[in-house]
Amino acid sequence: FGPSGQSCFRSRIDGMMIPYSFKKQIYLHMNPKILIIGACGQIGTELTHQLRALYGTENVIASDIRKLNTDVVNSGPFEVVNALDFNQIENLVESHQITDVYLMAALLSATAEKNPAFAWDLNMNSLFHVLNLAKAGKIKKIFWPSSIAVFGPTTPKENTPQYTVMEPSTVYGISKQAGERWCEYYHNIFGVDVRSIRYPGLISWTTLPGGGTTDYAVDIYHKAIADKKYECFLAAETKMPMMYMDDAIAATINIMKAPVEQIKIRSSYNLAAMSFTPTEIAAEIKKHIPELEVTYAPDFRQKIADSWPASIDDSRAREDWGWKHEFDLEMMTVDMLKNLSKNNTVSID
Ligand code: VAH
Repeated sequence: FGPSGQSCFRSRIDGMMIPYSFKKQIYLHMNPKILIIGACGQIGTELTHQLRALYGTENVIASDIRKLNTDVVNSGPFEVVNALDFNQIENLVESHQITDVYLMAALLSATAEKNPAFAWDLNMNSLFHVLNLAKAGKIKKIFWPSSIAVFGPTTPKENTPQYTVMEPSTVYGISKQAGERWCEYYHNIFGVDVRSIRYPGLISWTTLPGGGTTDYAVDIYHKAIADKKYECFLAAETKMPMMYMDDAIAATINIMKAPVEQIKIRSSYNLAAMSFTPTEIAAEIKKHIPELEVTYAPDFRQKIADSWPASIDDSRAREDWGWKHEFDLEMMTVDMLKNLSKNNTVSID
């Protein structure tokens, strides 16, 4: 019992006697209370499931502009929220006592080219809302995704360094480069604990991705199983940095769990796993579906892809907070075809 007779427990951290009535607040800060904005997107859906498994379903509030994914909506707490509405986000943060926000809402490269003004508005102002809530002390930690799209045609193409020339030529890339600068500014000036990763192209089987230039690498698996043929919207030898979603989610969770002193870059970390061309992924799939026929008909997305690096140097993420990938093209192809073919009659060897 404490000095005023209230029942206490002894803190394992410093031996202090702490009233049980404080325990909930302390528990919250030892175990984050998470809000995912954009939880129904390609990354958000898997991130929601993984964070719920790690921290408990009730500690992870999923949210999106509409109920776009029934699995996410029905598997735990879900709120409809507009990432551009500061008051809606602030009310969610306060009502659920949120400590950590993962801001996954954005327009990706191809879609953003068709709607530049809205892409800039969504990608930037949603970030300002969350940064300002952290600046006001209402949230403790932020994850914000950047992308290899921050690099442009003048960036060294192979083994692109963490620090280099960055002249993005897409709306999406411009918004991500600007966002990185604001994240670093809010950390340096206001002490905001915002952490970021430059994702390469991401491949997953649980959701159909929307609006990306790297999405051919998802589409080809679906079409290989369903039709045994695929018309690729990029040229055959377009080499781009890619990553399996399992690795991307692990990196996202690990950078947020890392002790603050390990996060030495507050713009965004380069992250990589593999690089391949449409020819190479087609050849890997043909090892399982030999009848697959792939044709190539580059469209407007070719210019976007040509402006991006072919491979990335992610040594800083590996040095600073222990990043390492698991999946290569062969392992990813086995996992993708195994999971996708569960929903199809096609059997693969
Ligand atoms: C896109 N998948 O294609 C995203 C990603 C690096 C590419 O940012 O826009």
